Amino acid sequence: MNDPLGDGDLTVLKLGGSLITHKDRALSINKTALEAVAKQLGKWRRSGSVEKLILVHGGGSFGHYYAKKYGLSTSSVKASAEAISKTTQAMLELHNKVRSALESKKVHVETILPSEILDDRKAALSELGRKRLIACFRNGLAPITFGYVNVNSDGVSIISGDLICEVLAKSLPIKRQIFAMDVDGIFRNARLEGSVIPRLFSPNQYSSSKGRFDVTGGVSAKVELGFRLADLGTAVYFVNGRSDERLLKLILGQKDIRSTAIVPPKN
Ligand code: IP8
Repeated sequence: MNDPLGDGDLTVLKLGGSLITHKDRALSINKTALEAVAKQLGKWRRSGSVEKLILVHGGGSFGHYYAKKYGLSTSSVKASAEAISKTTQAMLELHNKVRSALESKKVHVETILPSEILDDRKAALSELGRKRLIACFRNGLAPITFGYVNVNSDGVSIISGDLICEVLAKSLPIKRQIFAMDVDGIFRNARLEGSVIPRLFSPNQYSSSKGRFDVTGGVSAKVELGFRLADLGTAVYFVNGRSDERLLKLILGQKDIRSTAIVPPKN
């Protein structure tokens, strides 16, 4: 049987925490944005597109709120059971809201727990993750996972949704990585000065600051990640998830969509 992960039509869509939550208001979902995303994905489903979509979402003012409160970060630290449990609980609550919004538009998803998808070193897709992704595609489900709290006997760390995207691109032939955001793409700086940059040629085209609760890096880390993904052969897009069906059009492979692209070097 064909390997559904090997036929070159994989798109990873990261729903940024700044899009699906009100990032500077603790534990607050951005219902309008989430519905706009769900509506576009519903249309994508109905379009009969053969693209395979892997969904990943961030923590926004759910996971990052508790991570910041309890001093969790991407480095391994000692943390209380309460810190671990509350941060995970917040991510599961957010995840459930994302699932419900998608389901309401008939986008049927299967949760792949973040702890299932990566190997122990967080450097490659796990064997279980590979099997779960294949099972999703064979059953007409869009796999969905999210940033999470990694707990092991040495300590606790935050694994961002962005890291999951990077590991996926290292392990699978990901054609396209889309970052759905709350702004139209990448601007010169965090004050959104000038117009959106249609194509980035160097990470230095952007300089930024972090959001209030963000423990995993903000936009400049994302731009640097974009270049690493492009080096792996993945075309990267930063797009506003809310407006004018731009997200839908990008998933469908349409060109000249208002967004920022990083094109793999060979293209
Ligand atoms: O928003 C962070 O995921 P991200 C997840 O993709 C937690 O960086 C638990 C804060």
